[in-house]
Amino acid sequence: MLLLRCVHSLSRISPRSVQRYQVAPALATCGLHRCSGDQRSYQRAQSPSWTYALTGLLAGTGAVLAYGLQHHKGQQAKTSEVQTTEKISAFPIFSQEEVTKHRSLEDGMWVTYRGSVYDITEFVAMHPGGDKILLAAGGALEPFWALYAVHNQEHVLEILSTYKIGELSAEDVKKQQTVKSSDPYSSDPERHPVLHVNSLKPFNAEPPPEILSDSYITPSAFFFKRNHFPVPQVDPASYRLHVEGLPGGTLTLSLEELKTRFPKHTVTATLQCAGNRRSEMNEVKQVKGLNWGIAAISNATWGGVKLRDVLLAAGYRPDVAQWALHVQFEGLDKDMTGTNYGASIPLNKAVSEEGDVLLAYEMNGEDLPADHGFPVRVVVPGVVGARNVKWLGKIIVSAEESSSHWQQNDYKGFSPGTDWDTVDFKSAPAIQELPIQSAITTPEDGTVIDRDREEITVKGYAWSGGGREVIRVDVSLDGGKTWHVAQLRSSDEGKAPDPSPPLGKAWAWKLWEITAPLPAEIKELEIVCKAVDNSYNMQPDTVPPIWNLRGVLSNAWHRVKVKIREDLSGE
Ligand SMILES: Nc1nc2c(c(=O)[nH]1)N[C@H]1C(S)=C(S)[C@@H](COP(=O)(O)O)O[C@H]1N2
Ligand SMILES: [Mo]
Repeated sequence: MLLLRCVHSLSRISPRSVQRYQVAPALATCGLHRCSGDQRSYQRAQSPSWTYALTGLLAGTGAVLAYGLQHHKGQQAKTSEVQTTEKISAFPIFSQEEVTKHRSLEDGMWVTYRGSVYDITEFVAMHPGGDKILLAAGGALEPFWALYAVHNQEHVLEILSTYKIGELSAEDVKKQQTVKSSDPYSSDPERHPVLHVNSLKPFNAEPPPEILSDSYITPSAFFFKRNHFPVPQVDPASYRLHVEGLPGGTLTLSLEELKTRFPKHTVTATLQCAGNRRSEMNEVKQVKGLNWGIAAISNATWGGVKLRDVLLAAGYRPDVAQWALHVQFEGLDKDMTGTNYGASIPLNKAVSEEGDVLLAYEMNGEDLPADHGFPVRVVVPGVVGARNVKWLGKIIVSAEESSSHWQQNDYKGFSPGTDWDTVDFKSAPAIQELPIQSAITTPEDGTVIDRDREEITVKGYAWSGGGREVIRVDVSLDGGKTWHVAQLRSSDEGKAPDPSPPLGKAWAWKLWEITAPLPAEIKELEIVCKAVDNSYNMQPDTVPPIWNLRGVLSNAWHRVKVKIREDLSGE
């Protein structure tokens, strides 16, 4: 029985690594010096922390997974002693590239944690059904650890150490960006391999949808990333933000001044790319753009200063509104010709007390990650991702919108009848507030479930632009014939639910969930969701009437098909 197997036997260290990487013989027989030999102790162990350690899942098998726990008790000193020795003498060094190759049962499944490399292949093989552990494979455990809020971390660490096969190369640990090459993307930051990459250079990626509904606040590592150019490397010490166009002349602020001269505010806001769910438009008729699934949307808590406060310090007064209509933003990232990314928002959104527009230097309580605009980005709650300019270099108060390509000739909606021969970009306004949106994050399209389950749980997200609050999500299991009302939440389970946001300031999404009986005598479910906001805006039921040549604003009812496998147990 697998359960009774000594986890430190030779096979635990993985014959694969022994052959390939010449693990020192002393290590390969670590079972002898580390195991108590009392195999029954594995059965007695109760804590499910192991489960949650490696991404929290493998639902229901928690107790089983704790089998490695017991024998570590009382051996702590010895274990750390052994580890120290091993660090110096025995463990091979692996590059991140090598680790990333190990993402399947066939190739082996490796993860890294605090600079060490672990081969968890056997663990995964012994516990099929743990989808989420597959997500961590090939990459770092840290963000999953945070996402699935492991309690008992000490114990988990000890157990994890029994799966250790090597050290991550010092270079990769430091994520040194000393790569000298002509590739302008060579200094882009590391990214978590769980992300579905739509384009590598520039980097555009979205998380697996189920991750979105697992955490109200999306961990930064999993937050969708949408870059048009290489990530600029900005030295925080020499960083300067320029504010232009106001009567007082140009105001220049260092990062330090930005942080100390203005009060800090935090805002939890959802960002969504205009192209979220574009792939569904592509299925109707080809569109131009990155083929985003349903996860070009994420939710974070942003910390920074109010754009309003900075504009006031730069000389903004109400009479400025007599001639100025827009606030333009310029990023420090640029294309090969030296053109910076840029966009603008209406002046009234920028200066409104209620607008909550931030110049953010923090994301989820930490410095902004490089991919998300370090050291400063604009966060325009309720407004399309494209206006949330990252790596902010310049703010310009102006009578004109940004003249950038992204403001003028992109991110606009058109009739389904408009094609590339007839399109006139001047004829449509730039997208600002986004329409009502919702999607099903789990189950995934094409899932097969057993009839004997009797119930099905469906989860997803819902959000509306302009601070409009989602007030209801309807879910159907039969393609829209009958409907259930989903349960909404604005925080993580277990935490006290947030009070409703003030009217017009619902910047963050709601996660929703419903568990409903499986309809009898249906072989395939067509699960549908649609959300309603507090202006009673609703999603259109199908894609064709909202199809547009750039594939933006894709917000039709989301549909997912699930097959039901009939119970064969009687046969
Ligand atoms: N400077 C700069 N800002 C930018 C972009 C960019 O490429 N450069 N992309 C925009 C787009 S289209 C989106 S959807 C969001 C994505 O933000 P994220 O990568 O933090 O998710 O950033 C916006 N801000
Ligand atoms: Mo975007």
